[in-house]
Amino acid sequence: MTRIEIIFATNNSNKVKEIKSVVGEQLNVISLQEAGINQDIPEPHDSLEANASEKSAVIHAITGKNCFSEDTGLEVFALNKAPGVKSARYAGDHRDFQANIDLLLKNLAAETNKIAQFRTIISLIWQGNEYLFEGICKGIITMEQKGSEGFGYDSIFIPEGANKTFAEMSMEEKNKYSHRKKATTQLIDFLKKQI
Ligand code: ITT
Repeated sequence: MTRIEIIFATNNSNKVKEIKSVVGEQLNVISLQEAGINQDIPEPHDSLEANASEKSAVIHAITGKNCFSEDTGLEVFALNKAPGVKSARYAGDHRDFQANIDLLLKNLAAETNKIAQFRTIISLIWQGNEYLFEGICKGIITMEQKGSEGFGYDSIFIPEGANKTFAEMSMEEKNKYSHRKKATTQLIDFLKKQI
């Protein structure tokens, strides 16, 4: 079996762990750290798609190699899909997970509709061409934080069909529902057809 080597353009080690846990043997995913690339990747745009494209384009320009990036946002419907593309910096540029959660719970306190979704966009640059894949996980925001696994907003998000937060799940369990897993499955299916 041919093993495809591909660079994952992210500086988020939690994302690297999650993606490596779903790709199996077919893909050799190399993180920026493993590739020796120490590059701050810009996310200046107002959509997940545009940010994901920018990240993969920057790394492709540096390496000339096949690569992919992903941008993920938590979209809360009662808040007009905020924090969305601003998920990492909702409470400010210091990218503090706990401050982001505190602000979200404060803004959502008066709302009865707690429905939200995680949305992941993967931008793949394969042999010089770009392909986009999307994964969505619907669920609800709990007003009380629970669990210590995962990262980001995991402790306040219960996916549809589950009765506990992402942060109360092992990575394998989170993968049964996860936005990132859904987008990654499409990426893998695409790559399998290319070889
Ligand atoms: P890169 O751009 O380097 O990939 P990042 O941490 O900036 O990493 P994003 O902009 O895509 O990543 O993510 C925005 C934030 O959304 C992220 O920092 C987390 O707080 C949150 N987030 C992303 N995926 C999540 C998940 O699966 N569970 C919980 N929170 C998540």
